Amino acid sequence: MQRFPAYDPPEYVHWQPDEQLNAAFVESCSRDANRRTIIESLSSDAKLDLYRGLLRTRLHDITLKRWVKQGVISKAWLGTGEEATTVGPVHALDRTLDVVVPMIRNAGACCEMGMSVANMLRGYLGTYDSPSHGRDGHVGDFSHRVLQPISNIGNMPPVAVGIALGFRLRRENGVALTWVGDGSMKHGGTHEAFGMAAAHKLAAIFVVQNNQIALGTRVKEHHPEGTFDDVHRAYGIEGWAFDGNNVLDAYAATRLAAEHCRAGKGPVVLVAETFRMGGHATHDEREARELIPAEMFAYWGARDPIGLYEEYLTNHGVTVETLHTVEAAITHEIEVAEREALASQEMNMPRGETALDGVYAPTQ
Ligand SMILES: Cc1ncc(C[n+]2csc(CCOP(=O)(O)OP(=O)(O)O)c2C)c(N)n1
Ligand SMILES: [Mg+2]
Repeated sequence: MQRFPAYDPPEYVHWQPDEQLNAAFVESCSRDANRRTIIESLSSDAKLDLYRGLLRTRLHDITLKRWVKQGVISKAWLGTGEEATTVGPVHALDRTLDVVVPMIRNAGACCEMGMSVANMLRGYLGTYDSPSHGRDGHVGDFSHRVLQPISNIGNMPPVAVGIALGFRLRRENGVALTWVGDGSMKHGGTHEAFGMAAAHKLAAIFVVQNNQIALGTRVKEHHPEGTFDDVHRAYGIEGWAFDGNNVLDAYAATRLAAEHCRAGKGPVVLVAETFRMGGHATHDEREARELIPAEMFAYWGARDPIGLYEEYLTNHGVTVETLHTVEAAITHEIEVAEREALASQEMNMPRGETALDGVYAPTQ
């Protein structure tokens, strides 16, 4: 894809394919026989759809980053480098039946569930026609089966489990999927959710998104090495890992997890190793570069989930022209969405008298 020196991490601006990493990508698609079968049975269009999702997520974030630099908004929480961990699982769901509960780094999940990019951007601008009518920067829309999260980390996993319980009580075959950051794995709510889902064998998938850091605390400072992979054992439930920068592995692992849930076998904890290629948000990118060794940025930068997937596709029969056509279409989608969102900011900000609409509080 086109790289943007003003907005991309430098490792992406100068990204070059690497034969060894290409081979490792293919290897992680075939390590597990069940996942390999799922990946091999993907249609060309489904594979391109995953590419569309990755591009849409990256370009949504690049728009936000440009807005920060232009002073349109003051800061943005980006998922740069973590797109595969967000997009692959959503595509593996039944999007007419299942529900996702994203955190702020999973904005791509909202779009992949069918929310428009314009509405995502309106969420940042706080316009009245944004999904929350300008009430919160956290975006969701239950008509697209996306629960709008609150910012308190560790508080959404119990809600996802509540949704899974709702599926059970209504005899619906849906699955609730949420993402849990490495830092959020420290919150009691997360573990209450694991315990409740395990006790009742609920159809919930928890994607532990280990991006190696929580705000400014590196994972090695807050968690013993390698033990996210085992955490499911404490609850007697299934769990396995996937390559967080490989959208196909993310897709296949989640497909298997969803099948497990739908068969009534209980929840699954999926652990994805990935990396936050920037700051917690746009305000602390410089601090992140001071905190995290340059070698680590170089290591993960070489594993850009989009660059790696483009290499996979072109090595598996997709022409470069096809990728360019897809990219042009998604770029156009984002440009139109940006214009629509900025038009809403001009014409449709919330009026003061709507402040109490939908607020549950006694009136005088
Ligand atoms: C209950 C609670 N405590 C503290 C915070 C402040 N806070 C926001 S994000 C964050 C770190 C989250 O780290 P992680 O779960 O690894 O997610 P990441 O930001 O890396 O995606 C913290 C501590 C919060 N939002 N909620
Ligand atoms: Mg984290």
